[in-house]
Amino acid sequence: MKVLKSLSIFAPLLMTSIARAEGDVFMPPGATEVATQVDSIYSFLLWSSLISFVLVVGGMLYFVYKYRRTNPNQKSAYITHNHALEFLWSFIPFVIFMFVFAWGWYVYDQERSFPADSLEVHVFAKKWDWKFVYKNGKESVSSVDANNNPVPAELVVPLGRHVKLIMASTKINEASNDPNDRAVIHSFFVPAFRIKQDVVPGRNTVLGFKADKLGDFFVFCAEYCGGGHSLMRAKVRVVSQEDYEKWLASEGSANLSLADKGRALYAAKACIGCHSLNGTRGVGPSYKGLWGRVEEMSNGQKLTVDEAYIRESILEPNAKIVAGFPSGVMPVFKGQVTEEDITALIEFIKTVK
Ligand code: HEC
Ligand SMILES: [Cu+2]
Repeated sequence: MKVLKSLSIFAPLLMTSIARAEGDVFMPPGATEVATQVDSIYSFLLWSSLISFVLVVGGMLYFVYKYRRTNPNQKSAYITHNHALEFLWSFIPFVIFMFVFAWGWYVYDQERSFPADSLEVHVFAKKWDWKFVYKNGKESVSSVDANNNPVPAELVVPLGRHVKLIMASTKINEASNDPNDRAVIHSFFVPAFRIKQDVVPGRNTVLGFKADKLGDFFVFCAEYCGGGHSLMRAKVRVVSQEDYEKWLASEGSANLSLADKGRALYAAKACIGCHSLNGTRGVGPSYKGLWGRVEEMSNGQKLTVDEAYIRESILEPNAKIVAGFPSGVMPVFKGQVTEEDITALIEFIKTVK
């Protein structure tokens, strides 16, 4: 009876979720190719769960009824096991799980691939707002309208172009030494694109997408980050290439480009004293051709120079030492540079070819 009762609650729930899943998977209509694929996996999981549920619970109920005790002297037969059955109920689910694994891997791999010609945009998350910074220095931040209603920051991107978001978590005021003002974990979530990625203090995380539909799409923070978490919203605005270029060149873009900002920091923070731009060896390695190179460390480790490596090289220079260079020579810049400084320095180093 108990089983029946709990079933009677569960079944309609499952039915409605599947009915809805057909249309929208509890989600807004997908606006990327990957979103369609995620929805397919999701429907498959729901349907296969429903079928297994009916088979297992239906079978159980059927057997409970069929083999019920009909008189008090009845004894169960002594049954130990059945190799064929046990093999089947292990092997069939195994095949299904491996199929889902391979399918999920395939979609994940697409989500995590970043073609070299991706449009790179920097995303800064803080309590409780998003900020988007383009390479030319253009910034998109939140504001308020004439009625004092909040207008979220907009990530404007061209239709059909791969976009790579390079994300960092910052303090509310990077210049302050207030111990309560700490960078925390956020998560950049675009439901219509079916993509989500944590933004973690002290490192860069990346996220990619290619929008196939024009329009506005919500961005939410999907990691509880304090009191204003639910208000931490932004918007992705997908526009034509033409409109994108117009927007990129519009007001605010008179800012220094990120690379130029980085070049200024390179001088201001005295990196210039040890790192040349023309390939000459100084106290430290030259920046020429550094980006994307496979660098050998003093412990023999080989790694590709990417955002994470440069960030670590700046904040904790002694964590990894470039082969052939002294350790303990480069000053530790932890606490001396902001997230945005690091971003600018990285963008600058990218341009030193
Ligand atoms: C006093 C000299 C000195 C200054 C100033 C200095 N560095 Fe360095 N830097 C070094 C040395 C020496 C190394 C190589 C040893 C190591 O890996 O720490 C290095 C390594 C690096 C690397 C790794 C390079 C590679 O080939 O893999 C990066 C990136 C870097 N520094 C960035 C910076 C930035 C950015 C600044 C300024 C904010 C800076 N450095 C300031 C001496 C310096
Ligand atoms: Cu948040």
